[in-house]
Parts: sequence; C-alpha cells; structure tokens
Amino acid sequence: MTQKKVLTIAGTDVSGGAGYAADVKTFEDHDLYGFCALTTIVSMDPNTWSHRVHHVPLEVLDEQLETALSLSPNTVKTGMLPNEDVISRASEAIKKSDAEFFIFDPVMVCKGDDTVLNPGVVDSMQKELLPISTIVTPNLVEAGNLAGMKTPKTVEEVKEAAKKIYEYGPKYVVIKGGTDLQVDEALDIFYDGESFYGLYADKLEKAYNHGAGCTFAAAVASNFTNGLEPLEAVKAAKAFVASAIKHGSQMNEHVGVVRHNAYNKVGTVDVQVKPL
Ligand code: PXL
Repeated sequence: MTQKKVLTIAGTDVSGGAGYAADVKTFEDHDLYGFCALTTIVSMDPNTWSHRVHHVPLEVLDEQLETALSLSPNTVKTGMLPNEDVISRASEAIKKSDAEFFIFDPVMVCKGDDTVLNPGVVDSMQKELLPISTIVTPNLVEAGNLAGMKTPKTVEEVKEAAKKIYEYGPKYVVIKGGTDLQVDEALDIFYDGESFYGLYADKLEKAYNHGAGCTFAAAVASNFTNGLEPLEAVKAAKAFVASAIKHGSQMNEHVGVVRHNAYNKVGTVDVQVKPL
C-alpha cells in the first residue's frame, strides 16, 4: 500500500455533497486512500429539504470500527456523531488507533438549519474529543457551543471562542467564519495557542455550499496526512474548498452542492494569510 490511509467516522448524506461522500471524494483528490465507519443515514424531504437523521445501531458501528482499526489509518477524521454513545465509541477508537492525526469536525448543524442536532453532544465533545484532537474545525455556531458562549459574530468574539476551545486540549483551532463575520472577505481564523492568523478569500456571488464544511475538514485532514505544516494545511484546505464552492452546482430548488474535485480539475482560488 503506497497511499496513506484516512478513516472518516461520519454519516451519509444522500445528496452526496456532505458527509462521508464529501470526505472520501476529498481524500481521493489528495491522493489518499479513504474509508468510512458509518454513524448515521441522512435523507432530505424533497418538498421542504428538512433533514431526516437515522442512527446506525451501536453494535453495527462497533463492528465497523473494529474492521477500520485493523486497516491502520494514518489519520482519523470525524463528521456527524449524533449522540454521546457514538462520540464515546469514536473517542475510544481514536485512542486505540495508531493514527498520527485526528481531525475533529464538530458537526452540530447542517447548512440552512441552525438548530443544534442534539445539545447533549456538546459536553461529550468537550470532554472526549477536544482533548485528543490535532485540530478542530467548527463553524461559528459550533464554536459558540464548544466555547460555552453565544455564537461569535465579530473577529474579537471568534478569538475569545478559539481561546476557550483551545483550553480543552486540541493542538490547533480553526473557526470557519466564512461569509458571516462583519468583514468584506470570507474569513476563517486559525489559532495555535499563541498566535492568531486570518485566512482571507473573496466572497463569492453565488455560492454552492452544501458540503463545504465536511470538504474543508477533509482537506485539512488530507493536508496534515500529506505532511503540510498546520497553517499551510489550513490555507491549502481553504483554497480547495473555495474552489469547490465556486464551481459547484445547483441540484434543485433547495440545494447547491460543492464540486469536490474543482481545485484539481478547474483551478485554485487565492487565499491570503495575515496575523490577526
Ligand atoms: O454538513 C454537515 C453534514 C455532515 N454529515 C452529514 C450531513 C450533513 C448535512 O447535511 O448530512 C451526513
């Protein structure tokens, strides 16, 4: 096996934009071998696009994790972990594995839906996953929950949230402000425990962004696995996902999905990094 291996512990999204499909497509695009232990099955009501989330039975997850660990992943990433039991299983599996990196995407909300899937998960994430994370990649809502504060809306509030999240033990924190911070560009903020860096890209007029969060975290996982330094890994992941958003497609009246392979097939997008 010459390719390095990345395991994602995640759900499926039947639209193919987010979830494990986004992860595995993104790993493939970084020349990595991707595989998945499935936690949840998500479908959408075609009329309202509200999400219907079904859990994979715990014993079935246990069997998958047993198989997955026997394949010795170099890196583990997590996506949708729907409850405390699944979070504990993921945490145990990561500790048992010899993986060098753990990329924690603390999925709590799906695009367009601001309600946290299950508020009980926040506490488990803080105690069981943040302490073992190489890097955690929350959006603003998720960052507010993990930090125990209101959803941050300004750069100063994001910095405060990053510091609070860092106290739980991850080596790095990157908070995806995206287009929702009160600045002219799409801004994500990286923190290594000492310094803050802003990652800036142009805001896009029409953004096909379903799957963007999963794709960004999967690209971060890929870049760490491929040996990039943390800030470089995050910068390259932002360029990867910005291109995916720019070149995505409208699937129906409800959803526009990212194009996971746009970075390699169409082209990159400029990302600037500046100390904050
Ligand atoms: O984008 C978050 C997300 C993650 N994982 C699965 C999803 C979604 C959103 O729809 O369905 C499986």
